[in-house]
Amino acid sequence: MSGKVKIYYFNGRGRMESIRWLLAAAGIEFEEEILESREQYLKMIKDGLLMFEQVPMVEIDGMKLVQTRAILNYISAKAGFQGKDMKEKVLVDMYVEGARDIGDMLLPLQFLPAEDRENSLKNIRKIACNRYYPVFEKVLREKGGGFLVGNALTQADLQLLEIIIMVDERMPDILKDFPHLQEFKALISALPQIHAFLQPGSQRKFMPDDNYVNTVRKVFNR
Ligand code: GSH
Repeated sequence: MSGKVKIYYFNGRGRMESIRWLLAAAGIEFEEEILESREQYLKMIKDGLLMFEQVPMVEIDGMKLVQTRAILNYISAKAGFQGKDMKEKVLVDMYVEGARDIGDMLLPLQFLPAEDRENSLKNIRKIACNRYYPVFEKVLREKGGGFLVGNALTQADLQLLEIIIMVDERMPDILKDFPHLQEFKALISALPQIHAFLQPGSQRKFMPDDNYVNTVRKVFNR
């Protein structure tokens, strides 16, 4: 790999967090340029760093990558997290997208007026418990536990664990009727690179707060 990986985003999870998870799981060290001001963002655009005037942006292997899914796919291909063949890869992709459906519902939560967040959370809980978690529970039950796809860690495991943990933070009892998801959470969390990433002081970000929301609004002038 040519040079150290550098990621450009806010000091928060948002669309960058899954990329941080992947890099950490792959054992790829990275440094962060934290986006804090509108001037910094406009300068990045002026300097031609942001193809679509959007972040996340990741400098890796001499390239400046944008578009979250493209970045995730590049890193997971590089790390060997896409399954052993095309059939495993398409399963990985399906599970990743399923897990991201839940992530996409969480993403705007902190940007909602405080009084609307409770309702939104209830809705997320309902959809997670009725539609998505039963699918992953069944996959794991039928496989007899372990990884979601095949016999090795893939992007699907990482994406699902990230979502499980983010949802758990807000609804700590949500896994009570999903024993295989509980087992999965414990198993993947214990892998050395993941375990380290889950410890305080790692490059994992905290739950978004109003400070994060205000910075994003300031940078994008919204
Ligand atoms: N499709 C893009 C991706 O998945 O990376 C969307 C990226 C995106 O919307 N990023 C937001 C952004 O840069 C920040 S999380 N917004 C500024 C804008 O669109 O003007």
